[in-house]
This record gives sequence, structure tokens and C-alpha cells, in this order.
Amino acid sequence: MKKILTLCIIHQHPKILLGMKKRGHGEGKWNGFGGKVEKEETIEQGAIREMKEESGIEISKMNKLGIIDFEYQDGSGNMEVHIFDVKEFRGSPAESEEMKPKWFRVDEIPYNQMWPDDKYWLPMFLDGKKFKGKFIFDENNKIVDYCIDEIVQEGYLS
Ligand code: 6U4
Repeated sequence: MKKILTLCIIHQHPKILLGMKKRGHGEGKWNGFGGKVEKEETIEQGAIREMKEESGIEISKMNKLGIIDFEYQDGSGNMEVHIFDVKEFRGSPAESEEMKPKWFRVDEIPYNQMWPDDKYWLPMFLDGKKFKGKFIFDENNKIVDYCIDEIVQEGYLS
């Protein structure tokens, strides 16, 4: 069965907040903050909870910019990841057991230490565009197939 996950990135131009994942899926990569949505919560509540757990930051305003389906052939299964642009928040980033946060300038994003799909959709995210896509990864976490499309239709992601 497909798992529903969240991914939150604070974008305060010209900087974004990423975290170095210290354990689990994506360990050793810079990524946004997020995780699995629990049974009793909405996707937005899951995003807020994971952001707080992993970075100490409390989201007060966010905007969903993308949904991406990931298929992992290494046994991690299928994930539907909801991607949020965090517009307003309280607190400052603090290291957690799972993530080490760091601000990056948008022209210094460490794509070669991130998931290989990020370079396809993060530029759209930074432009404030909405998108939907799918990526299939082989056992070595290499992309074997993908599609990514900008969404122009109002309300499509909500
Ligand atoms: P545990 O350790 O069970 O609490 P949890 O924090 O709920 O896990 P986890 O760590 O598996 O979930 O979350 C993975 C995170 O990585 C989510 O934010 C989604 C994100 N993610 C997964 N595949 C990705 C990919 N290919 N590209 C990307 N983010 C990805 O940019």
C-alpha cells in the first residue's frame, strides 16, 4: 500500500532551510523536513508535527506546491509525498535526533548531496510553481523513469 508523507521547505528568498538526514530513509542527504502522516491526522497536521519534531520550528503558514509519487524498487515501497512551501513560522531551527538543519542560498543548493529527483522539481518550487510527478528508483536509488508537470489548474492540489 502507498504511504502518505510530507516534505516541508522554508523558502525565504534568497535562502532555504534544509536538513541533513541523520538516520532512516535518505540518511546522509540534505532534504526538507517531514515524514509519514499518522492515521488520526490530516496531511497538514502531519507536516506541522514532523517539522516541529525534526527542527523545532512551528509552522504558522504554508502552501502546498507539489505532490510526487515515488516508487522504490529496493523494498521501501511506494510513497505519495506532499510538498509544502513554509511561508511563516515561529522559532529558530535546532538540531534533532533525525535532522541537522542548515540555511542554503538558492544558488548554492547541494543537489549532488540530495535525492536525485530534487533537481527536477526544486527549481519549480523556488519559482512558486505548482507541480505533480512520479519518479521510479531502482535498488541503487537511481532514477529509472520519471515525469514532472507544472499544474496550472487552480485548486488541483487541495
Ligand atoms: P520514522 O523514522 O519511521 O519516524 P518518518 O520520519 O515518519 O520515519 P521518513 O523518515 O521515512 O519518515 O521520511 C522520509 C522523508 O523523506 C519524507 O519527508 C519524504 C522524503 N522523501 C522520500 N523520498 C524522497 C525523494 N526521493 N526526494 C525527496 N524527498 C524524499 O526530496
